[in-house]
Amino acid sequence: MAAAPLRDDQRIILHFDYDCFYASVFEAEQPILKTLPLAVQQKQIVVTCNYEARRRGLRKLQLIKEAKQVCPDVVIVLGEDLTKFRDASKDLYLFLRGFVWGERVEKLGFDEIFMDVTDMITYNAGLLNSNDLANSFFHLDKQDPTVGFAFDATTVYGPTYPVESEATLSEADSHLYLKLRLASHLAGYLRGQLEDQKGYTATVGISTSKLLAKVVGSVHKPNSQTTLLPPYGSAKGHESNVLSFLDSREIRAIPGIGSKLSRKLISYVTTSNQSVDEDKVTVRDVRLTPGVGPSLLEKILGGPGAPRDIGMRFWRLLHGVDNTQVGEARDTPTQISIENSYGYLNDFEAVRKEMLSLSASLIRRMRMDLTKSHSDPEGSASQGPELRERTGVRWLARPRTLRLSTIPRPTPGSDVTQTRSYSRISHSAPLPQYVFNLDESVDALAERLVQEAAIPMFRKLHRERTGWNLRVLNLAVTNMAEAAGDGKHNSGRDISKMFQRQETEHKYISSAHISAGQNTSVPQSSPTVASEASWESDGEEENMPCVPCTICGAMIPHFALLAHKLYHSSSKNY
Ligand code: DCP
Ligand code: MG
Ligand code: MG
Repeated sequence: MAAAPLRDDQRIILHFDYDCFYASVFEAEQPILKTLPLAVQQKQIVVTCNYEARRRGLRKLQLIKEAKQVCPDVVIVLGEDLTKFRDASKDLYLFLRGFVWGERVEKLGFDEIFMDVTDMITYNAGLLNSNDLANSFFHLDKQDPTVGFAFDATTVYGPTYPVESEATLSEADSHLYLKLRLASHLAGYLRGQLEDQKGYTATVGISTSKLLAKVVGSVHKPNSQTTLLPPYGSAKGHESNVLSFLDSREIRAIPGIGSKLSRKLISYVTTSNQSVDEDKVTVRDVRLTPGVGPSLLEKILGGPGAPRDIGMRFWRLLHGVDNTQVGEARDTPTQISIENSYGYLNDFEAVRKEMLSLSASLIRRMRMDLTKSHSDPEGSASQGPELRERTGVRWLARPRTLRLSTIPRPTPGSDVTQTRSYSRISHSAPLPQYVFNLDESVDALAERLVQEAAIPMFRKLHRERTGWNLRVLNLAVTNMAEAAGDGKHNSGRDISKMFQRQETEHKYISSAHISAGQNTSVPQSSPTVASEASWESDGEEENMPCVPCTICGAMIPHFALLAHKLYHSSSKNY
């Protein structure tokens, strides 16, 4: 008997997060480190540590001093130069992408990947023999039926949320359950490949949207996976697992608002309900706070710098509504940014030198990530410069914009509360074409770029001759023009921008630790270069057509209306 037809509007999404990523990069180089407590140092903090170190009481973002007290035999490695992390990240991305059909594989930061595996799952569900589900075969290649792996389609692979589901499923949820079972086996297989072939472990979430896959993935860490079980819809006699799962999460765990906005929300919730513990405010606490809805959330979260429609967007996230697509696979990043932070940076010559070193790294990175040699379809990353010259190299994408950003420290005497929230200021200009000249040396190009572009930009940002007391200098190229024939567009816009924003805030948290651990009057810290290539979409948000909800009047994108109504029907349960 053929399997029942599947609904084709529901996506199946996997979210990968590598375990202790930076530490794993060192472990992959030197496997002996796997057995030792290992911490990666940036400035004065442990930016991450392996799980052996965590077993011994170390934490991410701990001060180095503290870590040494907690675990005197901790092995500390320096992780300020991000080159190797970026290279590993790109390599693992290309590796995992190689298994997935279609182009919907999106990288978020260095250590996360979303993949839309709907096509693979639908195809495999269609081939199942319902009389012998326990002896199924997962096909990884439509052309070659021998490529794949055997699995038991009667069970979910790995842990689930909830641990057991006793609900009797509707027909739609039974189909979904089958697809999720298949996806759980695919996730297990990919994790195995990642570990066997690359030496990395990851934690995976399996569900129907980026939001749910990401949040459920964090339930079992490390080296594990979690499938969010149906029922996804609410009906008589059972509650939606989506809602009960999200309700039990802390509000901070919901991607889409960073730490600053979640603090605002937490403070609002705890002020209106004193019995809520401010360290454990859950999605449920927020949803049940009187008056909370899209417009109140907009009032709490909106304001300068907040994403458009944040109230409505966040309201949807709180109910598990996220229809953003996984962005299309890219061969080139959407921007490349290089930055360094300083204990003290106040004289012009020092700034010029720093910009020189940032520019050289930036140009080197552009050559690495944005060019391809004629003979090398995977890009030129693995080749030395000499070989590149000989084989002939061309630019896959040319950034159009150069951006200089700085974070000045507030002047002494300014409001104390502001000293915690340094803000970034930036200036952009067209990127001069000469930087694309591959015959010129990196250092010569960097010198010219600083002299002719970066210094004039710096003067526009900081009109005073001195006294800026800079904490961060960042030089980036953005606004990529892809070369004809290589066009791959990214469209998981809406939420990926919000996810991205949260990532950026993470960086600030770590920087705040850095300044807390340093005497700010010490001379400039050792200038090691941190950099980041972003592969996420940075385009403008699409304008989606909305319709008013007949119950609450909120404007909802038409495709989300069903989920929104579901919220109304389920909210009676609370
Ligand atoms: N990172 C950073 N600054 C931060 C947070 C993270 O530089 N404030 C870096 C170091 C991490 C990497 O990003 O290795 C990925 O971040 P995760 O939060 O995913 O942390 P890990 O992968 O290290 O650990 P986990 O096993 O908890 O995912
Ligand atoms: Mg990680
Ligand atoms: Mg991560």
